[in-house]
Amino acid sequence: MLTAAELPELVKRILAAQPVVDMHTHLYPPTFGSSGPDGLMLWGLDDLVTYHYLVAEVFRAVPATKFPYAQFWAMNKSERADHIWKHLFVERTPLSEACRGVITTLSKLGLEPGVKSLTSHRQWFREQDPNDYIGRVMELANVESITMTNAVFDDHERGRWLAGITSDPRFTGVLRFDSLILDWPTAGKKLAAWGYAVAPELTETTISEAKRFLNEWCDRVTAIYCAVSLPPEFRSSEILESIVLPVCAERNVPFAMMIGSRRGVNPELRDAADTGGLASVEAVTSLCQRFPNNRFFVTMLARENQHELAVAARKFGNLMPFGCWWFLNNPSLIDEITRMRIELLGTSVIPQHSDARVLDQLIYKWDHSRTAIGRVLTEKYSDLLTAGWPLTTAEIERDAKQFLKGNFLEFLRG
Ligand code: FIX
Ligand code: ZN
Repeated sequence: MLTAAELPELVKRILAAQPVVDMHTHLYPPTFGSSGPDGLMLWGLDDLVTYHYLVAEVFRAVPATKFPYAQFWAMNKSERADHIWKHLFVERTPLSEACRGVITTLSKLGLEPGVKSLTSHRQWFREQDPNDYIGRVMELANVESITMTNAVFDDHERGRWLAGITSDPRFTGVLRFDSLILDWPTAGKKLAAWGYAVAPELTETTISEAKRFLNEWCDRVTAIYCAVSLPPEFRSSEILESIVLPVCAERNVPFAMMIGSRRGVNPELRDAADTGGLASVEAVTSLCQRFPNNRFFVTMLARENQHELAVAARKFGNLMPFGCWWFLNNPSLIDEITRMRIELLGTSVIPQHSDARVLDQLIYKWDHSRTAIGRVLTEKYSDLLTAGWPLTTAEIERDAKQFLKGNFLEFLRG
């Protein structure tokens, strides 16, 4: 029988060896363009260091009163990366989670993290072939499948799909359409311009045409689920209930709700402009109760929503909480949220997704999450041993597979 002393190393080894199916990222294969301002695939040093989390942090170190936003955005990507590196990694200790992430990634790639300048490392990244590099990063992060976020209302991305995209088996598609639910007047006009006979009013024709739009695009991206992010105030909408959920039920695909993002509170920060807020779990339970034929992936941005969401999942089998999203993707909060979820839901929860926007981030986001999740699991297994359960290595391996891959794939299948 296993002993508590063996657990930390054993759990760490088993989690590290378990490949992940990463259910939510903003990553793309090279077929979406891997360089230049139009390339959707972000990878390499400058993309890693100019990640919007670090943009937000550098404007704390050097406020816009001293270094105006316009001056920052007028620089090219390498100059912005140098500015961030200087102020967050050279002139200050890179203590934040986002800074530490860059350090972990460079170390795992075999690059010296404590450099004063990025120049020498830039040459190394230039020598990488994006296609091969994806394989290398997935191996280092032990990620077996990357789930994209295919934003159909993003003109740039939609143009690429319409031009024809060769699929990459390492990446799976998810149809994302926030504005369809959040701004129907604008989205409706776009659908009409794209040839769908929709009107501002939700007539029968509008509903069936909007369903046609969703079905055509779900086919085009081979969507394994549909997804939106929603503000804290969101409760429900006619578009959601009469168009989106029926289409998801007909296609037998889950609907993912990422709830609690308040967009653009400081637009000068661009991708870093958003914040989070307390949302309503009651809105989630009401949908789960009224739409029993739909399956819901739900992640919420506010720390204060996590307990109620986990309790809600005890009441509804068609609700799968997932991930420690965005501002919750920090070791102390992953620890708190994962411990509570395991105590309330056992092994029936998806503890994490990476939300990686830059390919290389898979390396640190999964390394840091595996470490935090492993600490909690070690404690839980130790409690189980104390209770007298004859725990085996095979059980820990089975649970690791369930948490990092099985729960997602099974909930997809329904
Ligand atoms: O809505 C989302 O999918 C969010 O994850 C992003 O909008 C956000 O900017 C992000 O990158 C969070 O990590
Ligand atoms: Zn995301």
